[in-house]
Amino acid sequence: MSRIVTIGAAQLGPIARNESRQEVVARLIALLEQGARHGCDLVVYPELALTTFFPRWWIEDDDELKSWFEREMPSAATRPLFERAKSLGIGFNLGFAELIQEDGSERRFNTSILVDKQGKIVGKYRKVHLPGHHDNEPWRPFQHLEKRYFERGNLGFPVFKAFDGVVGMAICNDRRWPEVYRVMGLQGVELVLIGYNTPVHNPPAPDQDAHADFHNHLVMQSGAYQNGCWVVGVAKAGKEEGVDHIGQSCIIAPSGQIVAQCSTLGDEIAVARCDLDLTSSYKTTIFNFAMHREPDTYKMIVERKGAIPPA
Ligand code: CDV
Repeated sequence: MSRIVTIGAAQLGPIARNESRQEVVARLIALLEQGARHGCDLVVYPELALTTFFPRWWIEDDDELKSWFEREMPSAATRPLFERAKSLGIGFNLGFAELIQEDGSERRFNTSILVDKQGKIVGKYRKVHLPGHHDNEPWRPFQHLEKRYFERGNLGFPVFKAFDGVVGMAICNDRRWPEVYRVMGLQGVELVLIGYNTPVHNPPAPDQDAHADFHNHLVMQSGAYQNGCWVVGVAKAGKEEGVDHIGQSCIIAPSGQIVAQCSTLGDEIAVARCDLDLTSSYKTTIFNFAMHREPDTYKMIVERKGAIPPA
């Protein structure tokens, strides 16, 4: 048996501060059209794919801050992407900053959506692990103000029946936390889609800079293997407004192996034919959760806050 989904990891190079949504959407459509020539069913874009990574700046003016957010999806600027994707019969995963009225107040999230081949939004995820800091820290060469500009996601880690399989999403820093994959793994996830913006330099821990690429692949390859699922990780890469970002967008099989990878730091699509049935070998043997996990023991250890004493 095989359930082939041809997937394009559509990496973006830098987006300038003054680049308009329309200009960025034209780049997204160019990548989509390349994906169509390679037979893609699904194209995956990065985190906050419509603008520059604005949390690198301390922004005091609320109107200026709001200008980086989308109030509706599709919006006037993104509708051409939805229409072109529908006409090509390709689904997509897109990250953007979301501003909505919810529960009577204005709320801001770092969000990603899954759009099916008919142009319908069939899934939404809001980033849970917000890295960085809340206050201005002028000692840094650039800020990382996700904790100030976004609320923690309030949708959990849902999975969606789509593209002939079970699909989940995560956003950037989420990919470093094993429980993200496992919570979706426990729901049978077969394909996890992840967009990211990762600066090479980590101001609080510059000793880790040399390992930025290694850690990127380490966490996603582990997540894939340990949950028997495909993982697609897509960067906004290159030097954006003076800050270097890693690339390395890739498609990872349930074996944990990278089967396609971008080799530049610019706009580039890496394509792979992903057989969702390859997940079952892992899910029914070494990572058969029902047969081999020991949740009662994990719970007991956590509750005792230490090791189990010998019998
Ligand atoms: N956008 C991110 O979430 N970036 C973080 C950086 C700041 C460490 C990441 O985990 O890649």
